[in-house]
Amino acid sequence: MNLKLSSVLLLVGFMASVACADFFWEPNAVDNWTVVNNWNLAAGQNGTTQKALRLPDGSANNTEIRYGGSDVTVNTNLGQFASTATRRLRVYQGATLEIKDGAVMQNYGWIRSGDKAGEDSGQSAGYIVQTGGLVKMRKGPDSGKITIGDASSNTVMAEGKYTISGGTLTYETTDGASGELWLGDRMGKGRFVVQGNGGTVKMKTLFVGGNTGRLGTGTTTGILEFQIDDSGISPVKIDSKVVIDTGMVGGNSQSSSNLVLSLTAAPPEGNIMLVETLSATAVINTFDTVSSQYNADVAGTENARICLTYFDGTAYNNYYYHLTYKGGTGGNDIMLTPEPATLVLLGLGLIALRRNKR
Ligand SMILES: [Ca+2]
Ligand SMILES: [Ca+2]
Repeated sequence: MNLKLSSVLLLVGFMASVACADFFWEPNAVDNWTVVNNWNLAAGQNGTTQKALRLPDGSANNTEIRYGGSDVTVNTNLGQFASTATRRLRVYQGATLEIKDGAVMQNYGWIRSGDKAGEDSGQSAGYIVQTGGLVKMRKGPDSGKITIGDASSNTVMAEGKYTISGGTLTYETTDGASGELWLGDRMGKGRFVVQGNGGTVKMKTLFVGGNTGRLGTGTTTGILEFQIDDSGISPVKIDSKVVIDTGMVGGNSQSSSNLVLSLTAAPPEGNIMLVETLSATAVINTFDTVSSQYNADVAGTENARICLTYFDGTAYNNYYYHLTYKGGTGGNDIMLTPEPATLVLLGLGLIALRRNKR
């Protein structure tokens, strides 16, 4: 090998190690994102892991939070990269990312939770819990999407879960970000949980149960869950379209799509908006099943009758609704409407009460 070529290779090798230096949080520690000592670098496939000595920055393809016992709190905008240089944030192998008040995470092109089983831990699940702050997806070098439960077509089921009870999850509307929220991808199982009405979710497109072409040769599962309290629920707002259950039943690629509902208090009166489509596009397909606490699953067809039960400590209180995919403005929102019969019975009860009083 001549001197010139070897120095070129040396240079390429050096550049590659810089370009591919992914940041890993892997101390199995419950700690704050800004603790530099918890971040490590892996210098490419065959490189050795070393202390990063800095917070994640624009040199990384991936920022990866992994291993059970890793519980990372973000309540700052530090270590969030330059906006055009960032690619992926991944949470998997049993790790948890907690996004709290003060957090500003707005430079990621792709957030993934859950992945194929780790070579070290055998765990695949990843958990994101947002109680405050801002998560905003941007285009950058990746597409600007978030996928919950991405198994990378591995035979080991990846589970991902994103729970929001406060703060904002959204996307940049001016940079071409896809703004997609996927529940389940490539044979993974993704669960998105909305608790009460404290959080704001506004994305461009929602896929429940993966997307055609990325289902893998098994079942991709999407679960959309709403935990309704006495203030109702913050609806998931979608600018473009809502796509449910795209996989072919009986084919190699299937999707499983579930709507999960529960009451943590007596619900407010009237309609309960779950998913609001802001465009004119109709909801595509329906959920396979609707599950609700204390009640048997029902098929998620248009006008399905849903019983929601709130246990107040002494009694089980039933509230009956009908599920529609044609509600709200534009007739394209997923909504629960109170069963008219319930109101009629209540009315009759009041009449009976009056008669008794006379
Ligand atoms: Ca299905
Ligand atoms: Ca609408």
